[in-house]
Amino acid sequence: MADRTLRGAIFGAGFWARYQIAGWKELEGVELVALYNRTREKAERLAEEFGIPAVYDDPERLIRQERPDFVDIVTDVDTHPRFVFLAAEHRVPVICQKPIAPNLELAERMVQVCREAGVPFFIHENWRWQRPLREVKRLLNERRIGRVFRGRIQYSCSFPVFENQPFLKELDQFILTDIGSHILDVARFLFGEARSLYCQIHRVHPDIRGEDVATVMMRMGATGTTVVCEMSYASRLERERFPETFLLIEGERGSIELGPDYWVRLTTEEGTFARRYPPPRYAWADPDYGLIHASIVDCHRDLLRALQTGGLPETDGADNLKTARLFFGAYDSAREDRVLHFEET
Ligand code: 89V
Repeated sequence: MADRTLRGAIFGAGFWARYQIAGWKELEGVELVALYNRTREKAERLAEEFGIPAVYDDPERLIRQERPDFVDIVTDVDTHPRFVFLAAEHRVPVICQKPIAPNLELAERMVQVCREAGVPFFIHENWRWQRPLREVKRLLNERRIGRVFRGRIQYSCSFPVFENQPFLKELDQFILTDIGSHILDVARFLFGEARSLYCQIHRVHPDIRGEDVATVMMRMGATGTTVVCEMSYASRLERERFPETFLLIEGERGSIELGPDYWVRLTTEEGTFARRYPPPRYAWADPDYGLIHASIVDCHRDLLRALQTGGLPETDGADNLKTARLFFGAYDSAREDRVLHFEET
């Protein structure tokens, strides 16, 4: 059963869809059979480039005619709920890009509807699949630095992200939904669930609607680790390192650092052990996004395995709701200048 080849359909033909498709092509056990897009010509061009046999501009017709084993939604966030509900109605397992939904109520509804329909609902949350972050997680699991008391996650740059993804300029809620959805998920991946959260935000770019700088502080996990997440598209630094995430994790017996150029440093009383963990390279990846594009493949692999075996991936809808509660909650915290407290989950 585990090796059954699944027939997948892609919804969306925008900037991200081509990398999502290229990522699927790296894996055995999956075949892309159809592509839907509102504007048919865009879908036709992309389908031809990647050898996807069927194109639709009506998502329901695609599902009825192709009966795919899963759909992978790579459209704007506003359309996620509609497509997830459609897939659930037709009992088709569904994968959806981050951020899961335009607001928390809809995200909860999507998870509930799929659960009630018995339909697997997974989120393509790729950040935690970046190779250096996996290595840091391995070191933490091995308890190399003992009990962790503080973690700092930094994603700050001035990369012109709006050039490739102009819609990001129009979002009322920008960096916390686009990057916070990744970074707060990494925080959960490394440190466990949040017990409290406080956030402050800024808009520095004058020509965008949402915030482009956010700082989130959380108390996380069983031992109450203090975690600070810094996110910015307005930081002009000596070296531009988009899209790298930096870490400094401090524990009772040492520290783990993820620095520029994928260097992971483990420091204990025995000294510092440093090693570089660059991402695998793919010919189709955009060099500016190589780190992220490589993580698409590993995230796909985890989702595919779950679809093939009937198991759960790391980032199913219910898991991702816990991340969504953090980044949507961060807006409430910033607006009201208030600490949020979460029930233990
Ligand atoms: O992965 C993402 O969510 C992208 C990018 C890193 C470019 O913001 O939107």
